[in-house]
Amino acid sequence: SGDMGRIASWVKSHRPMYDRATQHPFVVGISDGSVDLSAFKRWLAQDYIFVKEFVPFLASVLLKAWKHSDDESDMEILLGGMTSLSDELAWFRKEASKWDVKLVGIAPQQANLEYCRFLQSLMLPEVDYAVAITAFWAIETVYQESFSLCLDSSSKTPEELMETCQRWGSANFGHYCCSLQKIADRCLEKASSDIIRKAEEAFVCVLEHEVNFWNMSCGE
Ligand code: HMH
Repeated sequence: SGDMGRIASWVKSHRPMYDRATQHPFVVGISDGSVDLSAFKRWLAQDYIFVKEFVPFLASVLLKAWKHSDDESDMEILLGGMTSLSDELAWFRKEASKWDVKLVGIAPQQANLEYCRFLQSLMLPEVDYAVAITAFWAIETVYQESFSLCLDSSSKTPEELMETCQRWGSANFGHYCCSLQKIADRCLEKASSDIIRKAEEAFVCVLEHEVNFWNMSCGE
């Protein structure tokens, strides 16, 4: 793959699917102001459920880093990610009360259940660190790319949705995603062809689950 890292080469080779995940009609609707607020509220409650599942997933990635990483800074970056997840959960509760959205006793919808089941499959100890960190990078990056679209100077994002978009679309979150990409690229550089194949598969699975998650939020 030349000077390009593995991750960049996969973004290139899976471009149509990547764009479906990062430029979904739900996100485009936020950026042009046409979003249906009931869809936004549905997304908010479902994503809270997802992020709660994302915590044990990140814990499993941290555990793999502790066991297998040859670079101490991985731990620092992932621990920073854990701190943002803690902030994120508090933010969801605040945002839900602002929109009068119920978070307690809400059932996860099918697409959410399937995504959470996929996360659980990646938490197994036999899943390689390179595969897990690739999936983790992809999950964070889809949100970063999606919501940064809503912060473009040409976007017409409604004021009351700006805080949501800044949470994931900010330059800060972008830098965090770049750090994750560097970790994934480094791990993939020395991975076996079998692990590389599994990591690419996990990347594509994340994109599919993200599209289904946005579709679910639109009410499909
Ligand atoms: C569905 N994907 C989904 N929810 C999130 N909060 C993220 C990615 C990024 O944290």
